[in-house]
Amino acid sequence: MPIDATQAYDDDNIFARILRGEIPSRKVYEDEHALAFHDINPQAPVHILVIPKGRYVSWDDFSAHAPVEEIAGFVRAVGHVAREQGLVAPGYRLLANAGSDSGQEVPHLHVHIFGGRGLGPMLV
Ligand code: IU
Repeated sequence: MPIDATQAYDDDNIFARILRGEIPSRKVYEDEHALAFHDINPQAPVHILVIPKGRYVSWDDFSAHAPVEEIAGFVRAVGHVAREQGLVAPGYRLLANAGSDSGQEVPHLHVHIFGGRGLGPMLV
């Protein structure tokens, strides 16, 4: 079920549990602001999720409420992961679903990094 982006943060959501180390993930990067790991159901040869360490339901919640240091740290981390994966020259795509119409499933902000092949035109 897609989430309601206005809902309160749920500390038992799957990404909160991954952040606490209760559930394993295939980690590719971690710093004080962000954790990045391989998506369990990859849609491209490279499909990585980057999540902030703070408790934010969605992009809307994060962009409205996170301190600028956290926003800057998170954005830096996304770029760092893309560079580290060798995606800058071939190119890559970022995607953040936010709320019900987008189909966001996990109620902790996550940015998808897709790469490793030609991704074609954006459909929406
Ligand atoms: P969405 O933007 O909320 O639709 O994306 C959620 C993603 O989280 C989706 O690509 C799932 O494959 C991925 N995922 C995961 O990597 N590990 C999990 O335990 C679960 C979902 I649940």
